[in-house]
Amino acid sequence: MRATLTTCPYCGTGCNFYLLSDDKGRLTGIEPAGKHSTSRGQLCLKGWNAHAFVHHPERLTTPQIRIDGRLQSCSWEQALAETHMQLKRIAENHGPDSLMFLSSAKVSNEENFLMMKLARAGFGTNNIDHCARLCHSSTVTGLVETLGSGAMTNSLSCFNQTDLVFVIGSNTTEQHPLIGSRILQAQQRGAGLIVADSRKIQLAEHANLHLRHHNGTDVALINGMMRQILLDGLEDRNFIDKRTENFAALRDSLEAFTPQYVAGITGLKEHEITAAARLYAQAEKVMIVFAMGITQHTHGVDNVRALSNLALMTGNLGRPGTGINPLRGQNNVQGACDMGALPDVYSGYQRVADARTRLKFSAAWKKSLPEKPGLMATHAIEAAAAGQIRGMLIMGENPMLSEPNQKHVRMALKNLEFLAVIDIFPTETAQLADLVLPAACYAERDGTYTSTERRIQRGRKAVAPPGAARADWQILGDLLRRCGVPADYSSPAEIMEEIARLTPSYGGATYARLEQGESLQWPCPEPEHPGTAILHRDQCTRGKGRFSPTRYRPPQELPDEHYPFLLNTGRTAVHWHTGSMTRRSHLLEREEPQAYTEIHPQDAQKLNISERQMLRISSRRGTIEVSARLTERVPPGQIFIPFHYAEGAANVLTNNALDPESGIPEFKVCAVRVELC
Ligand SMILES: Nc1nc2c(c(=O)[nH]1)N[C@H]1C(S)=C(S)[C@@H](COP(=O)(O)OP(=O)(O)OC[C@H]3O[C@@H](n4cnc5c(=O)[nH]c(N)nc54)[C@H](O)[C@@H]3O)O[C@H]1N2
Ligand SMILES: Nc1nc2c(c(=O)[nH]1)N[C@H]1C(S)=C(S)[C@@H](COP(=O)(O)OP(=O)(O)OC[C@H]3O[C@@H](n4cnc5c(=O)[nH]c(N)nc54)[C@H](O)[C@@H]3O)O[C@H]1N2
Ligand code: SF4
Ligand SMILES: [Mo]
Repeated sequence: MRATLTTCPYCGTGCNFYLLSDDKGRLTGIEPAGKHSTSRGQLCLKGWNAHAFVHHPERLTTPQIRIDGRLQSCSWEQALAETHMQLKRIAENHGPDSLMFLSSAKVSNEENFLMMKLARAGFGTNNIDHCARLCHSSTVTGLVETLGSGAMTNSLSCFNQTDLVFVIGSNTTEQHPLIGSRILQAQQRGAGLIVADSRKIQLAEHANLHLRHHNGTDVALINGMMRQILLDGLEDRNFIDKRTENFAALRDSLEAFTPQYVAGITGLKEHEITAAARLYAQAEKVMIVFAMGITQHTHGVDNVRALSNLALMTGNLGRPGTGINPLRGQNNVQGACDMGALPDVYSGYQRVADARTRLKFSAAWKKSLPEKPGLMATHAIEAAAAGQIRGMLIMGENPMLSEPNQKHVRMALKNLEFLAVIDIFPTETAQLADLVLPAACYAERDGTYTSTERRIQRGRKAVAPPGAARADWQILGDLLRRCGVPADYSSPAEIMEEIARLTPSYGGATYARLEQGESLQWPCPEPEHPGTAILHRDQCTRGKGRFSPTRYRPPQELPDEHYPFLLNTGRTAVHWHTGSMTRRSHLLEREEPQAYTEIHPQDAQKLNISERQMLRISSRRGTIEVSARLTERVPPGQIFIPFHYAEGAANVLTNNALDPESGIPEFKVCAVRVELC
């Protein structure tokens, strides 16, 4: 029996565990890592089952090429030569910006770095993005503007010291379970807890105050809280004077947000708004915790700005137990952003528009590099539908189930001249591809991953990949060499040396340090630097914190007489996104085997719906069938569908309306009709 210490492949909490394997090279189980600072010997259900999909019989084991409409096995040489040739042909005929590269928050930092190098140096386009677009792109835009850095400001250990946690739009106990349990521990030791979520999630049952405002009305709620804080004189004058700018503009913008006005928009009682303001402002140290309930709106960036304003106004920044804490979702979505798998920045958020930065990367990679920022993932789907994007390489993403408005996505992907997919399973997206390349999974390769608290950690190879599958970094290295870009890496450690050389915030990150048991929170600029637990300590990354006033804008599509229900979408505790891994993990699939919708018992009674009955749910974009789950978790008038199930796919229904600044879709609000099947 061997035990290999590694990082969990599911959420951004960044738990560590040991993968147990036998002498035949098969994984047999998981053992928690007792000494790890985040997981402290605990794991959630997904962590305990993270070995279960690895040897699944449906793993991709050979490259496949489409001949006469059917995917058929082929050699690596044929698959790689064809991928390179097709992408090169399209770039030559229609320009490099007719290509799109989708990177992955499931793969390592090293692999994300190579993907962005391939797009930029290999094919000459900045058209690279990944699922952060669907997730925290509004956070990055909003926080870069107000603070200068888009990352979680504080550390998970700060929950031990905080006086109040304000959880808004995060179902923490189900989606970041080991962070959820820290919040519950804080509450048990006497810290306050405010939860703002229309659903009665588990944390709401423990909260001092549960605000069940309508989805999409957070700007009004937060502005109302801030107006009340100023009225009560509970703001932090000293912090505002010394550390911020643009306060007068913010103060003026809040005038209209009286309790009465805010109650009218949000559906809350006036006293709930004043109570929230006072609880928040009277606590000495408050941590704001947020996730998709805030970001996935056509006003997602405004939501984030409003939260940033609230923290700045009360001086809740730069100290232990405070901060603005976006919980990053995927195991390596922080890292994929840090590595520049984004259309406008190289690694470390160095802007492609900046000539000196371009020159630096150009000298290192011996290629001239494109100047114009690239397309966002959501815009690339639209461009593919319009015939402007003609070739796509997708690594470790399943947009057929994860992007909004599935019919539109299918049409866009089918419209491509060439689609190559690198994945570990035959996903709904891979089934549309011209070429499928089989990848090694987390347990079969070395690499580093960056968790939500900016902590860079090792993933380690425990077993060999199945059949002919190869690690993503090996596949990308081969494609880079075919493009004539230097990429002779013999291991991910060598890629990390290049990352550290070119990326100031990762300058001190080396495999040698990680091997000695250090786990480093960036910024970590030099080999001797210990890493940074709390950002914006003496000043913000941008200098002064900037107040950024916001106006209330309603969601794009609200219920009406034809589509009378509000559809909220998201997740359950046991499944992961498009289900490729958890639905192939038998204990997890046994827990939640069927697509369902939460519906309030009052609504069920009106429509004559009983528990488990099959329902037909329709929006302006399509129809699905799911089973009914009667529960008071959702308020009347709202239904909630998790998007994990291909056979009852929530994203058939969702609206592909985008936030104009961040390009994030409005996954949390659209209008639907509910009927009996
Ligand atoms: N088990 C499991 N864990 C996961 C994932 C998974 O698929 N499965 N995915 C990971 C990823 S990538 C991410 S991004 C995170 C997401 O983690 P979360 O954001 O916590 O999860 P969601 O279910 O998308 O939505 C959270 C809550 O937002 C609420 N909400 C909806 N609209 C609004 C609104 O307008 N305002 C407010 N205040 N709240 C609203 C919903 O009711 C829901 O309870 O989870 C990560 N963890
Ligand atoms: N309706 C609705 N839709 C949503 C959301 C929502 O709340 N509501 N949330 C959005 C959010 S926050 C996110 S993050 C996205 C997620 O969207 P996606 O990233 O598209 O979803 P995943 O299922 O996580 O896809 C990851 C893919 O990577 C593959 N994979 C796993 N490990 C490896 C590996 O090592 N190498 C390679 N090459 N592949 C690998 C998996 O098999 C899987 O196909 O979904 C978004 N979509
Ligand atoms: S909380 Fe997240 S990182 Fe920790 S075991 Fe669960 S899924 Fe893995
Ligand atoms: Mo996400």
